[in-house]
Amino acid sequence: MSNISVVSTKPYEGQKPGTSGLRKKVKVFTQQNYTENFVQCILDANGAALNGSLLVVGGDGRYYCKEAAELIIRMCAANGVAKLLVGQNGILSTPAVSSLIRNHKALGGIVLTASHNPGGPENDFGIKFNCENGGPAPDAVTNNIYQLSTAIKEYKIVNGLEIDISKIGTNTYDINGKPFVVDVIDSVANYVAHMKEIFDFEKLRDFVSGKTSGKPLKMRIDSLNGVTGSYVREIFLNALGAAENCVVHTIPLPDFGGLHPDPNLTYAKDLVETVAQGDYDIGAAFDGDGDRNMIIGHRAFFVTPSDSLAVIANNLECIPYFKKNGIQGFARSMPTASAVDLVGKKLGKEVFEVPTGWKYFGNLMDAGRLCLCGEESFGTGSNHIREKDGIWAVLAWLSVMQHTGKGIEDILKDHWAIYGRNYFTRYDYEECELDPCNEMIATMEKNITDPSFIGKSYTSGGKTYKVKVADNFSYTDPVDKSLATKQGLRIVFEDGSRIVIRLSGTGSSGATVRLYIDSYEKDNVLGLASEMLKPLIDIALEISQLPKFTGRNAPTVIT
Ligand code: G16
Repeated sequence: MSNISVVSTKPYEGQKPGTSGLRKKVKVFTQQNYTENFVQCILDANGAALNGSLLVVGGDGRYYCKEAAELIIRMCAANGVAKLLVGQNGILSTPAVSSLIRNHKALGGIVLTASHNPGGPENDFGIKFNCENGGPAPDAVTNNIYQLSTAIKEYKIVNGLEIDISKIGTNTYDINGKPFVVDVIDSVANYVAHMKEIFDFEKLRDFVSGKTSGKPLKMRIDSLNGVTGSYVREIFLNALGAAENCVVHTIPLPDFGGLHPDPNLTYAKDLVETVAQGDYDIGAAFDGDGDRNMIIGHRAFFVTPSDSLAVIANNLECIPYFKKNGIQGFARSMPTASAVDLVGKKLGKEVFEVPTGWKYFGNLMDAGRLCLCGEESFGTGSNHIREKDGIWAVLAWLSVMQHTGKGIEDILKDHWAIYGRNYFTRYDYEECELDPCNEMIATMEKNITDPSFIGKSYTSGGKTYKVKVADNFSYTDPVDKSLATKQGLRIVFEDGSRIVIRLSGTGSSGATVRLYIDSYEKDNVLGLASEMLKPLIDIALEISQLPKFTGRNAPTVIT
């Protein structure tokens, strides 16, 4: 059939991808031609490589996902793509997309998610492009997509294409004499097979059932009604034999059942309160698209993502994947506390500090220099794919528990006894007004980069901190030498303690301010982070004048 329509359109302002894709309210995406424009720009940004290519399409099942997937299919048909792998009902977790792209050597994937942002008609939707390495598009690609969006005049679509993505199977169409194939695939099969290659499922199954330790592991896994539900059921119930009541909120819902699918102490409150009662050995939650994870131990003992990364790094030998592929370097994002650096140093591995955003890890992994990385924003993962991977992180933790024969709190205490502890906290001030926040950052940048700022002393709670370094973080990629500037304001004190402040790049409206504080203690490792870091928090609020600029006296979320 030859029914490719070329439709005239006009640019929309603001189609600039953030930390990981374009995230806006559903109402913004459903404006006439808004989604069409952005998808056309993604396709155009691939240039001639798009012709005859294979792409993966799927998302976290949130409101508007299915419609967007169907639209993308019709637009790919009109733009020369030869084949699509589409998750059944448009559902694929972000790690599953990354795995599929790599497994099938696809040109890339279009991921439909706003990650941890709430879903539903009044909430958020998002679209991002992942490249052929399976990772989020780097800045050069997203900048190109944005440039294209400012000048777009038309998009191409095959309007009459009938497609039922609720049915698994292969559909072949004739588009201007060329075949166009849409393979609707099982959303979980490829990912589950991949996990089985990485971890020792037999050992984990015995561990979960209690065959090795004498008592079954008590787990509480909360999918927060996000995409991980189907993956969790297949992996933890069917493959590892956990009891049905180990998993909750496993039905992916378009509005996440009203839950905020952000796995932190505030939004995964139900999990934290339940595990706090003392009946569970491990609790875990994931975000909407399954790339973030939160781990808590018995009585809701909280594992900071920075520590989670360091503990996994220290125990990689218990995961078959690393035995087979070897252990290369480690990495973390700049605001992440540097616990993993200490493990890297001990093991003689390279450790990289990159800007916030998983896309900055990709080149290092592709170059064979990085095998494990993480971010304070509840991201942990390895070079098995090019996205962070929530379920992978839980399987890694189960492996460490099985290997050490210890509970989570003891594993952490042992770790701190060897390496010391990096106390860490993050304050989020959500949905602030944008202009005053920009002004706050600009004012603070001016103040802290004035040469007179270095050497200044601040005293609070009986502690004095002297400024050693202060800058707006910039990063030169060691592989392709690309430069990323203005990645967050950073004040480093003489004892290594840090204050970091930046605006989130994942919100859909207004501004979210993130304030990160960390401080290292060699011996005093059993304190409360909130108390240990209080003096630095006060100093950070004083230097940034955050309450004055934002009008907020308390954060929305404390991690
Ligand atoms: C995304 C990126 C992460 C990054 C996070 C930061 O996460 O994939 O690599 O750490 O954003 O978010 P913000 O800019 O809000 O601090 P996700 O899970 O939202 O895709």
